[in-house]
Amino acid sequence: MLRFLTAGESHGQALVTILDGLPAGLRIDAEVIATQLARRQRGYGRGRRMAIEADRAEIIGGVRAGETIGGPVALIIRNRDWENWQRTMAITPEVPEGATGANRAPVTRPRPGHADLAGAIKYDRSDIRDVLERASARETAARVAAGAIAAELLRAVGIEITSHVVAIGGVAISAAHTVSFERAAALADDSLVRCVDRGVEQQMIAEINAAREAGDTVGGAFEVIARGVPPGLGSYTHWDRKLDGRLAQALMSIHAIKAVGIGLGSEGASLPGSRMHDEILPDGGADGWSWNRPTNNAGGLEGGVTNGEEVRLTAFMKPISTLMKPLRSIDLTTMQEAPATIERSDVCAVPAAAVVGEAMTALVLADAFLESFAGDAMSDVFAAYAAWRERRQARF
Ligand code: EPS
Repeated sequence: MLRFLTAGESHGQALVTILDGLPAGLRIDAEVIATQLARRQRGYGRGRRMAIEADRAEIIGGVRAGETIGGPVALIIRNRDWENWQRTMAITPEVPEGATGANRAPVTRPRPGHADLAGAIKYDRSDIRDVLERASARETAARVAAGAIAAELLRAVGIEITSHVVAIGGVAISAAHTVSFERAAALADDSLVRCVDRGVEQQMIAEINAAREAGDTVGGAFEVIARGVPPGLGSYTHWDRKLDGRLAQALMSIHAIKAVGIGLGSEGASLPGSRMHDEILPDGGADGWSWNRPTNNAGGLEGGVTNGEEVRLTAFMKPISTLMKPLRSIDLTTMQEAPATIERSDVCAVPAAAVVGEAMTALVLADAFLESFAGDAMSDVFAAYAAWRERRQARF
């Protein structure tokens, strides 16, 4: 129903996004997109690039008078750093007259953990820059812009999304799955690592400082929480319609994410069924339903279908693969041992990845919502959703 594509390189002119499938009549506020882009740029441990950029998405199609009009929405985020890369990243074989920036040497020593080696082999490139430019997590700015619009659609139907950082390196908060939506949503946008526990936050900052001093990097984990999600999104009827799988794929596709958990996630593997599963009790249901669940270990998904509880997803991020004290590698021009390339990079990007996680969750949930409550215009979507609620709640 809802799909998006991105294009652009980390040090190219711009990132481009096309978001297709939005109903007409959705209000789009450029400031809302800008707020999300600014959140993605923050977080303790980012590198110098974020001081250069001030990401803003220009809307260049699909919106008129502040509303979607049915066509695909096209967005462009210009890279301020482009002026330092016009020579290295020139599109033409000859560097154009007046191009600015250094003419950088080819990258030939792949970084372990990055797409460098696999990408050079796959696309038969001699300069690894051709790989790292598109493999770069800079692309997530384009996703966040698209996700901000998906989140606006969800907000219009009462679904909200937030996130919080649960671990940096070896430091983690306890019982992350019990952190309330309100507590995560109340995190200030200038919070250094987006952790709800002040004491743990200090330890996380110390972990990032220690990594930086050692020429190293650190990963971590974040949880995304969506509330107001109606029961019944997704389906158990076929593998590719299961919403847990679709959400996991969306989060796993974020750069450096190596594992995804839903609800208790991997912790559930060691629990007996009696302690894992969320009992179903009569009465007291929130939001007009006549049942309630005292726990939410399932993270709002049973059988690949939302069950009306908060959707809770945890993503685990490996340490960034550009090390200032490089690991051993080879030089692809000589095939002899050589230290891996050093590119300007971040020491830790977990807080930023959490914002990207919110965006990817919004895109998948909006897609699933439109599958159940499709409409050419937002008025149709609202009417379909209201009629469904009335019918379902009369029975449940
Ligand atoms: C960036 C993410 C990281 C940054 C990048 C901007 O991308 P990568 O996956 O390539 O490490 O390092 O900045 C640079 C490449 C740079 O020139 O400093 C982002 O999220 O915008």
